[in-house]
Amino acid sequence: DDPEEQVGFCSLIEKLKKDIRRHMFAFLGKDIARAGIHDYYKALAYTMRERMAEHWIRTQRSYYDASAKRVYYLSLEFLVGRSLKNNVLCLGLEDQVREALAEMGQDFEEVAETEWDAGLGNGGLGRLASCYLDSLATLKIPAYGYGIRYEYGIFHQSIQDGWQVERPDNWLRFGNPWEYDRAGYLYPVQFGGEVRAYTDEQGRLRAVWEGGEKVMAMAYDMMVPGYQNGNVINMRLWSAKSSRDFDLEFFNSGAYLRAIEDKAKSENISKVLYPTDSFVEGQELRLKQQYFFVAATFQDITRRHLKHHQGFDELPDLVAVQLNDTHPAIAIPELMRILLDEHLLPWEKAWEICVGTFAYTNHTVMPEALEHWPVDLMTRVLPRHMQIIFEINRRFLDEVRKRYPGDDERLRRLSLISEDYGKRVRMANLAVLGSHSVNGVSALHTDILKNSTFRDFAELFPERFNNKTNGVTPRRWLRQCNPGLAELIAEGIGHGFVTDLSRLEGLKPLAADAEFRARWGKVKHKNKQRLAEYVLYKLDRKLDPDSLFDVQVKRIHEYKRQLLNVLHVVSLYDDLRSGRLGRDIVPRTVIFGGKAAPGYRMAKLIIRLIHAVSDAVAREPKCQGQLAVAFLPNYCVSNAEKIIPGAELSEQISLAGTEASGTGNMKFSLNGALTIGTLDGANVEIRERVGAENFFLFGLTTPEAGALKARGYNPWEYYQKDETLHRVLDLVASGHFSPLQPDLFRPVVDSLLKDGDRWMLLADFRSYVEAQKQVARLYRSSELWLEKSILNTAGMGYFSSDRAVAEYARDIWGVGV
Ligand code: DL6
Repeated sequence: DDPEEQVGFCSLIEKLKKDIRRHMFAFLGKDIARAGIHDYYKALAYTMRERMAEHWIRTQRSYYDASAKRVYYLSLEFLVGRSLKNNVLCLGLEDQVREALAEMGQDFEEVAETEWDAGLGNGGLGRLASCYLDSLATLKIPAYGYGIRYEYGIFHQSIQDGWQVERPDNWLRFGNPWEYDRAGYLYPVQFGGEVRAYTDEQGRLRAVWEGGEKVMAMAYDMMVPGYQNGNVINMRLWSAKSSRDFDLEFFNSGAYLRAIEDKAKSENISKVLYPTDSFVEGQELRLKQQYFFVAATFQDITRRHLKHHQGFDELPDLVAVQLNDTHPAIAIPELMRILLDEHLLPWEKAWEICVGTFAYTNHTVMPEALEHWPVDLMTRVLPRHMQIIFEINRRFLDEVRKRYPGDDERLRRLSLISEDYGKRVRMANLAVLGSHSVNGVSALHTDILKNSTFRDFAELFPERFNNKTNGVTPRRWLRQCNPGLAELIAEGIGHGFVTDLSRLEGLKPLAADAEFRARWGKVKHKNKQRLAEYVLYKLDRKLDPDSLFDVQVKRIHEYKRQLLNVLHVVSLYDDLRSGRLGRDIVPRTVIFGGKAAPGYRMAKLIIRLIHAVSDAVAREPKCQGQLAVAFLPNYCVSNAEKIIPGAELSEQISLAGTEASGTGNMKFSLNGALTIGTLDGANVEIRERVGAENFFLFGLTTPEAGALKARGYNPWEYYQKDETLHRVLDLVASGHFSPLQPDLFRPVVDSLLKDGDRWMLLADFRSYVEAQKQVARLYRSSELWLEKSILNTAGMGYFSSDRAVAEYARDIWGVGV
């Protein structure tokens, strides 16, 4: 109401309108009278980009002035999602932009909806990287993200006849208004060739890598703003361009079309994101992607470093490089190569600098997801790196031999080279050996790393191992995606939680306040309606917003056990249709979403089964109003932002000891969903913090699952013992859900009964069903449910990416916050 503020607000709106018009004209060459909604999106994006650029230049200057230690976050994936709303929020211009657009006849929400997701990641690992950049910017840490500007991000999933169909994600088709292309930052990246040895002036044996092919890496920058703090950091993504040498050589030979073809091939390196997240494909192109991005990044880092410093002795004091999984681990031999071959440092010094500079985050303990490159392939593509890796290994194993004489088994386990399936480089061993810090992403996961996956390394280097439980950014995952709840929370405890999530604690007393609970319930119901509208629009299906919204959205993988959820749904369906359950069950809508890796047949069959069960439930008259199943296609960041606020029950049901952390689990709980979950990954810590009584726990613990496996797990016993389970599996196997193809789902049942049930669904089935009964009972008493919902949000302060990043800064990077 302050008149001066009013004047400020109005003139800002006038300025925004003017800028939008200017960009429409100057950047888009568009007559505003003919502009469509997407033109408004772009013109607004340019308007925001311009404002961020000012902050960005100031931020970069301040790093140079302060000579600050820099943090480089290297990740092959950044799952950014949409940027418009986030950037408007971070600039503190939400109200003004809304009003400016309204005065121009546009709706902000609708304009924002036209943005294409930047889906440069598969799932948790890539989204974590984006949350961390958000926090790095918010905490004002001098940081840079480095990655690849894939031309095609994670594929678009559609469903045809119940099957997943993949289509290319051509996200750059309409341009990307958030990026700046930096044709000036263009670095050569070498592949193949040979290594020539020579003796230097001091008589030392040296090596130089020569020949091979060259590809250029060109930089594209995307700004990442901090939350209303004037700070903007940079995410630099590399795109492959063919080199001019290459062009000249080929075009001069006269074979014009062949030359164009080869030119296109060399640009393939940054063409597409590999769409597998929980197992590795081991293809040459993937190795080339990894090296391409690492080589360009290190040319950039060393250029920046040498601008202000002499030599590399102090590098670990001035630079911290965080490796997001082993995908960028080729950076370790690359830095060694730079120091040894280009700057002629002695081996010992170079190694000390490397270890001091690198830190490694592990994101998985599943053997099929640990990278190991065939030595032959690496020798062909990166011959000098292969030599360096052999030498690192030779020196390391000599030390191990001294410490554990005669222990050949240990040597075999620790070696950087495995001989199990032909000679291969174990990238995880390389990453542990070449880093001063190795962290897991939840307390349980870090324990597993120390006591099992990297046990021998933890014995040698106990000081390197530490835990950094994941976190998510409260900006996108509460304030932006759930404005209604954020507003209500702010009324209760103030706005401070957006940058200090621990303040959510202050909600605890409000859980006992009936009026607050009612308002909380209203917000949730609105979010459910919004989700139902979205489903109606996408699937042409009506959901009942008064039913329990039970949600499992994440990549489809057997270890995540979507199948366990389906088996429970089948049990409800069967009980309803046969009259075992009266009409007094709690009406439930079970929502699934997630992509299967294109080559992962079982995961795709599970998607097919979800659709078949959904159809059967929809056709069964006795299920009407009681049970519904929906699969939301193309799960991605932007639809997660609609789904999560509307969820009431969050399914986090992986077998204990398999999910490194999970971050979806955090987003749901933060938005007031109750979790049904196992003691896996970060679920353990979520339960501790929200209170065991506000969490539906079921299933084996990690040691119990291990012991059961060791004793000899027999899924058949559970099948025979449990009548419901028996009935459910028989129904799926019988062809009931696929009458035209009765054997369609046989492989699903076989994976459980014949192939050993690797993820122990049958062992956990009974306790899952019992926990689901508790869910239904509690849901009936809506006051209690709401109280627990509030207590969930209240307990989530710890799971902010700000907390996680501050811990990395303090414990690993040695930079102040
Ligand atoms: O740390 C982020 C995220 C965890 O929350 C998930 O539990 C974990 O599965 C995921 N890991 C991967 C595996 N990729 N590799 N390697 O995506 O990381």
